[in-house]
Amino acid sequence: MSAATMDQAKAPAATALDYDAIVIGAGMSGMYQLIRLRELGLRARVFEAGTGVGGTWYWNRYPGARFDSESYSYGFSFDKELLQDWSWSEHFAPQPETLRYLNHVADRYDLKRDIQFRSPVAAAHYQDSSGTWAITLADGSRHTSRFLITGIGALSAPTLPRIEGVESFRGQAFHTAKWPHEPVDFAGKRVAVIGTGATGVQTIQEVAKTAGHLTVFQRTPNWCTPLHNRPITPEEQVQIKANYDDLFRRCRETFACFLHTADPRGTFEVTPEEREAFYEQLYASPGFGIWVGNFKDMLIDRAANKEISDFVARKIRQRVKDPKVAEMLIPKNHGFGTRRVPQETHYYEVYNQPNVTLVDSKATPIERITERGIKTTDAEFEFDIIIYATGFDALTGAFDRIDIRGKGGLALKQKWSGGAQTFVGMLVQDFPNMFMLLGPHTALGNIPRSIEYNVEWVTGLLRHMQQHQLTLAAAKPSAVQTWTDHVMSCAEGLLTFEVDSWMTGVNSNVEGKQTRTIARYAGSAPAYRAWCDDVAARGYQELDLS
Ligand code: NA7
Repeated sequence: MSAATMDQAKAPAATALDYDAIVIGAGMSGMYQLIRLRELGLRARVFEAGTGVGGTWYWNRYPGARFDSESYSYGFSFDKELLQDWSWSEHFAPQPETLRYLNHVADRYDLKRDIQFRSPVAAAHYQDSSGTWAITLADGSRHTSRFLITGIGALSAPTLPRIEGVESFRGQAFHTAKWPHEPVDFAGKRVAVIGTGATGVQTIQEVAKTAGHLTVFQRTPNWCTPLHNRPITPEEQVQIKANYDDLFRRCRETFACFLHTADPRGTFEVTPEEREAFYEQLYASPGFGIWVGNFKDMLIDRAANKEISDFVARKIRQRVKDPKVAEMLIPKNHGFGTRRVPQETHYYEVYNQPNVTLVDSKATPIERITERGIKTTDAEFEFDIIIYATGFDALTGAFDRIDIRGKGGLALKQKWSGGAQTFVGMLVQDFPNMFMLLGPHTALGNIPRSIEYNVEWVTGLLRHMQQHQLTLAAAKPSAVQTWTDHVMSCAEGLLTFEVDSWMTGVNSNVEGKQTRTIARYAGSAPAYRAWCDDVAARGYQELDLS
């Protein structure tokens, strides 16, 4: 609330609070939310653990980190001048460029003056008596606000393997999401990478270029497909800038806000020759087309899924010279696209190099990390550097790491112990005035598109509250139930939910996250937005507003 509006309300005077709104995190969510909060005239403060803005793109500095959504579909879309002002250099931008872009946005809007860096939030407690929030930072300092907005990311709580001895290794060890700011030199070094998800794949193909010897510890192979990245030509740059309206209109219309969307045909509605030709065309095209622009039944029909899986398996066999290694790289326990598809650039060819070894960590599990390297059930390896590309405690993990308490001191972690429950992924029952950007059960897909929508919806709600002199917003239990039931029903019949992955809330390295949950909304982004828009249009009847 602006100071004036707040004074008229019966709640505690705004001036008694440090801020109207506290935002946790200065990634893309927190940055955009700060811009909108300022426009509402609110006194806002962002607390950020890192030393700079950028969130995901601040932390994930590992070698080879880059987009696998088209750069021009990924940036902020809300400012037309900014779109014209910034020129992406490649179709899939590398992390340093994205971080430069986000700093450019922060400078353009003078955001840093309202962001407190090096300030991890340890606790956020709702104050029953006043309907406000008290935030405690890791340094013990306390800050109060009317609203709490979380911009803490869906994949931001890195997890190390639960393997004995992780602390004992004497060489250099890094988690990909906690990469040092200084360059790491691999030349001539014995390097291990544990993990072959989207991050591991990007890391491996880069590190293999210079490492003396690279040993990859793969527990589960993933289906990877070519990214086909290249520089944006001056002519393409002109085209892109002239077509931003169409480009973002397309993102608004597609299932998951990517430029690609499912082909309207079923796999078996075409001849085998047509099918093969279509797969070839997708395999030769840049980006996620082969995953999200494939036949419409690929992720619901087992026979359809087998067709594309067999196609990609053939490609792997063609690209990897040693047939035994090729078989190790072909997934056997899940079909194509049922887990996140890593996008690669000469990844499979890496295993043809004499300086690269693939170890099957399912057949010969890692027993312990030693002072000198890694001991499996089969052998002992010595390394100079160990890279943990072991992923994140996804979707709810970043929430679990902060002591968030709602009404009556109820812990959010406790509230979600049986699975996340939200209203449209943005509100939680018994946690009034807390709004989540990218919370569990929101639409994910092309993340910045989801972020912009979440921020705009929260901003609309805050504007409505200002206009009606309201100071408290809470999700009604019935609304939470309806939304949660809807999220569950969207997941029915999808092959994706039959597989362990971060998308099904499984992380072998986190206590209590060994069974699959439906932590991700699997409906379409347009349907999600229609639902949320309708709530706003009907005056937020699903919320208790006072
Ligand atoms: P992912 O996709 O969760 O991948 C983590 C990888 O680490 C995966 O291959 C895991 O094998 C492996 N892992 C994790 N713990 C262990 C242990 N203890 N031993 C051996 N191997 C292990 O994380 P990413 O960072 O690659 O990607 C996450 C998302 O971030 C990505 O989808 C993008 O959207 C951005 P597993 O498959 O569990 O057998």
